[in-house]
Amino acid sequence: MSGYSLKNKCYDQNLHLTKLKPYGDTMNDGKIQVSFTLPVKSDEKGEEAAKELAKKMGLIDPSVVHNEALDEIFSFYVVYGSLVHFVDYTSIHVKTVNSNKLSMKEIEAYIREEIGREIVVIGASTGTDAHTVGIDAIMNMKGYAGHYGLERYKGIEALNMGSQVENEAFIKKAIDLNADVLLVSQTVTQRDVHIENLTNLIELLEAEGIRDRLVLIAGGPRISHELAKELGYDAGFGAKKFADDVASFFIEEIVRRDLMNKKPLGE
Ligand code: B12
Repeated sequence: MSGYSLKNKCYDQNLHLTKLKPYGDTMNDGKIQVSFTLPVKSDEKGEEAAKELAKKMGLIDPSVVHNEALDEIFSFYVVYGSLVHFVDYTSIHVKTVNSNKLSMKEIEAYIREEIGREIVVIGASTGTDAHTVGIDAIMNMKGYAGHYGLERYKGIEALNMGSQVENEAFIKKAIDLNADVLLVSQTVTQRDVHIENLTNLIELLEAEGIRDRLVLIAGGPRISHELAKELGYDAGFGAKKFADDVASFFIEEIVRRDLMNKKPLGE
């Protein structure tokens, strides 16, 4: 077909940041795919239920592109369609950690020159949370995704307590080692168990009277800086954050709050 061009079609080719929609084949077509499980058997009726739910989510012309029985009474659906909703991208403001991102070498030099002593960092996946890979990624010597972990940094004494660490045991270790920084990893967020656990840690630290003498950092795939601040933490780090991100933050925070000269936690 000669002279064919998308511009000749009636599609709107303009990007409207105040009316941002998902992109599929053409600008503003709103194409998305959602997947979910229904607690009913996999048949035509289940498929129709999935379509009706998709319409209620704001999908125009939803089509069920995958429908599979999980067992006798549960079925899984993938539904494709055009989303009617849009967001104003220009009005979105996200709270992020405000620190200068330094390299490992720069962090080591900063500790040597500005702090002048070793920093004690204790990390754990706390409460009932059994996930260790996230906190290991931040702390283990070998690191993760090309970023060495804190155990490798000169000037940082790092202890990784592993998973399912009770808040009380975490605090006791912090006092025994006179920690400067506590790193808390939370992966499971079902029934807001992470909120309960993170809040409990703050309450226990406040009861001990040592909250202000620590840099307290939460992290995990569903932890945002905004949530962490709301819960009383100094910072929060989510996916695609590494040892250098978190160390860049806590070294500046230690200097900003003059914590290198703090009273020991045990006193
Ligand atoms: C491996 C895994 C497990 C392993 C964990 C083994 C281990 N030793 O860690 C096992 C099999 C034990 C497991 C168990 C369970 N799991 Co699991 N698991 C996973 C899986 C597949 C990968 C997680 C992972 O290792 N990611 C890789 C790391 C590197 O990423 P990350 O954790 O996000 O860490 C990065 C950042 O978040 C950040 N970060 C993390 N922590 C911290 C801390 C600080 C201080 C900082 C600065 C940064 C930081 O830095 C890291 C690097 O960038 C995920 C699904 C997935 N694909 O993500 C499910 C998943 C996390 N598990 C899940 C669930 C539900 C469970 C169970 C409850 C299942 C069950 N019913 O028994 C149990 C948990 C039991 C318990 N008591 O905790 C759900 C969580 C859902 C939710 N939101 O609550 C997920 C998402 C699976 C799913 N889609 O349902 N799991």
